[in-house]
Amino acid sequence: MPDHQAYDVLFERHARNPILSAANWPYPVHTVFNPGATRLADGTTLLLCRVEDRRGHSHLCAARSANGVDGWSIDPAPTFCADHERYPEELWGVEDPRITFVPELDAYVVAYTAFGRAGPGVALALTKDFREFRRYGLVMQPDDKDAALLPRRVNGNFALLHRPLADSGAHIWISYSPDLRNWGSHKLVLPARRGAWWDANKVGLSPPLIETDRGWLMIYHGVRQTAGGALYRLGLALLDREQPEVCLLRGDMWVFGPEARYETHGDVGNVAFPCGVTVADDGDTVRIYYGAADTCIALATGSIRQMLDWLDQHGAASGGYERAEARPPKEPTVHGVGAFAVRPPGA
Ligand code: BMA
Repeated sequence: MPDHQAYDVLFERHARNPILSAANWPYPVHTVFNPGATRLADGTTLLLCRVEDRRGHSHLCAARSANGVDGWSIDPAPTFCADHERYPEELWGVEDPRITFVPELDAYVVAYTAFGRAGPGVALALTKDFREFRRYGLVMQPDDKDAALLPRRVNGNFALLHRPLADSGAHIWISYSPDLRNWGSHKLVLPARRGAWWDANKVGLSPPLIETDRGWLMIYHGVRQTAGGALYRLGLALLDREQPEVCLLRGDMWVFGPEARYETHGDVGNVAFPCGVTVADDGDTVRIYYGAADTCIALATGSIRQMLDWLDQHGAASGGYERAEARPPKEPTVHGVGAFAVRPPGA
C-alpha cells in the first residue's frame, strides 16, 4: 500500500556511506568533506576533497575511482594547498571546491573559497589534469562563497554563481565576465526566504548547475538556525537557460536533509553539504557527493527527470511565497519587489 504520509524521496543514500573519511587518507588529516566532483574523459570519477588538518586549516586533495563509489586512489600528498605568500587571501586555507569543465578552455575551472583575514572570498584556478593549477586569484571579495562557473558562455560571457553576504541576508547571485577576471552585471538569482521557512536568511549554491533542456537545474542549500544549531538542507530551483538570473521555478520544500548518523553527528552535526555532482552516461542519473557533518564524504543518487517533475509539482517562480516576503529585511516596504528576478507566473 502506498504510504500517503511519506514525502517524495529524490535522493537515495548509498549503502556504503560514508564512502570516504580521514581513516582512508594516506597522510594524517583531521576530516575530509565537501568535495568537488567531475568525471574525467576516461570515465574516472575525480573528487577534489576538502581536507582539514589539526590546525583547522583546509587544503584540497584529489581522489580518483573507476566506479565513483570505491577503490579510491588518493593523492599521497595535498594536491592543492593554500599559497598565502602570493595569495594572502588564502592565509587560513582553501575550502569547498566546485569543478566545472569548460570545453572552450579545454580545462576544468575550480571555484573555491579562499579563507583569509578579511573573511571567505571566491577564487578561481584552472587545471587540465588536477596536478598543475593556474590560479586566477580572488574574483569575488569577502564575504562571498559557494561559487561555481557555468560550463559555457551565456550571451557571450562566462557566468559565475556565488553567495555574497549582506546585511539583508545571504542570497545567491550571478555575475558575468568576458575573461574570468573582470566581473560585472551582478544579478540576484535566488534570495533567502524569511521567517519560518527552511531556507530563511541564508542560502547558497551547492554543486554546480546542471544544464537540462528546460533550463539550469540548481541544487542549493538552505540554512535554518534553530535553538539546537544550524540545519543544512537541500532544495531545488530551475533557472532560465539563456538568462540564468531568471528563476523559472523554486521548490517550496527541502528535498534532502541530515538524517543518517554520519550526517547528524560529527564536527558540525546536521550538515549535508554537496559541492560535487556527476551525471551518468544515461544523461539522467546524478550522483551528489556531499560532506556529512563536516567530517566525512557521502554519496546519494537522484534523477534529473524526477527533480524536474518534482519542481513542476512543488515549484513556482516565486518559490511559493508571496512577493512581498521576498523583500530583504532592511529594504523599505513601499513599492513592489522589482529587484528580484522572479518571472511572474505565466510569463
Ligand atoms: C558553511 C561552509 C561549509 C560548511 C558548512 C557547515 O558555511 O563553511 O564549508 O560545511 O558551513 O559547517
